[in-house]
Amino acid sequence: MSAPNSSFDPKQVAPLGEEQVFAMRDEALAAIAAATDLEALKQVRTEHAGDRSPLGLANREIGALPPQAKKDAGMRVGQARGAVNQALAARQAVLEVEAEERMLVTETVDVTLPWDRTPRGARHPITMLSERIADVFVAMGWEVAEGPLVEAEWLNFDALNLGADHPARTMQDTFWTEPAENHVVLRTHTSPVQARTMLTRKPPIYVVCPGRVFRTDEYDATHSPMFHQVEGLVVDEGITMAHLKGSLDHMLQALFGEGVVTRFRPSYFPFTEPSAEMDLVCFVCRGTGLNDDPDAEVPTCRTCRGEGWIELGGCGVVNPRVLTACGVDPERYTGFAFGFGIDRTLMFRHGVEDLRSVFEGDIRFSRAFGTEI
Ligand code: FA5
Repeated sequence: MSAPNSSFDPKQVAPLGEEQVFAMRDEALAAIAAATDLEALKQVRTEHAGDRSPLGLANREIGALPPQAKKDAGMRVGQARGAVNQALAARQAVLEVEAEERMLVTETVDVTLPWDRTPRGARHPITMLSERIADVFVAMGWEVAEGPLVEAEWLNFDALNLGADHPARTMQDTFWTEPAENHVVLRTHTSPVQARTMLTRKPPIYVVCPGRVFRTDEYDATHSPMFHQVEGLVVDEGITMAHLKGSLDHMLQALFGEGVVTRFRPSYFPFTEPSAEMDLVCFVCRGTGLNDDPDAEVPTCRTCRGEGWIELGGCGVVNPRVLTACGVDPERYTGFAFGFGIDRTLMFRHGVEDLRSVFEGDIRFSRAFGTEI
């Protein structure tokens, strides 16, 4: 029996011979030189310098060689891999510079080109005014509350002490969803947020809620079937009508400035007692009720319909029945609430004569408000 062949194994050394290793190296160097961009070079790196590249596999084989062959092959493969890695680094540096130069050319901005050819957009005036109103109350420490547009009949009406036969429930005023037995409506006012707030929070409550509401109203100069209201609700110990008046006066002054002419008119809402209506003097006829065009077909002011006043909204002291329905102890707590039209407020604040221009989406209307972002 012959001794083990520990110094030479032609089968293993053959693939690591000088010729083969140089061929692998030269092939890798040629591929590196041919790579024209960083992406191609990345591919070359994997193919010629990665673990599964010919040189990578050759490197793995070295461990299995006998000592002298291991030394020779290790040196050859190591030098070849070193040359390939050096060439890769050099080519990478060249291609990076080229890529940067290309980017500088392709991404150059020509500052002499005409600019701003596309008209700038603007936020809708109603959105801006809603936020501005909410800000007045947030600055006093109130929170913003929200509720869904599609609302349970109970929250829109019953919880607010609107009896089953109240006229507002009829098809004339309310959009009902189908099937009717689900008792779901498009909310007709923001007041259900009062009920939702009292049912989910404990007093003291100071919330303001701007949002969209829906009624089957005619679409004319001062009415729309979809419009916007802002609701306010305070529930705390010792709250009176005086707190309501003070809060509203503060808000109206913040929105319209000192000297705004308003009035409180006795009114009725099932959910407040006593109740009042807030009016502002008509901004078109300035309270005269007359059309200032002597040739006009209608002698009365079109905007206020001859009233001299624009109705802004309702308010009052929260009815104890509403407090009870919403789980608040009326012996301990009192509160006030108000709800007014944001669209009408916009008309008054900005001299918009016809409510329809708010909804018709004519950019010329919104643009006038565009800078107030
Ligand atoms: C209410 O909706 C009560 N929820 C307000 C309220 C809240 C009273 C809390 C007391 C306590 P009213 O139906 O009056 O009230 O509507 C309030 C305001 O919404 C009106 O004064 C008006 O400014 C505005 N408004 C009503 N209908 C329309 C409409 N079709 N288009 C535009 N604005 C409208």
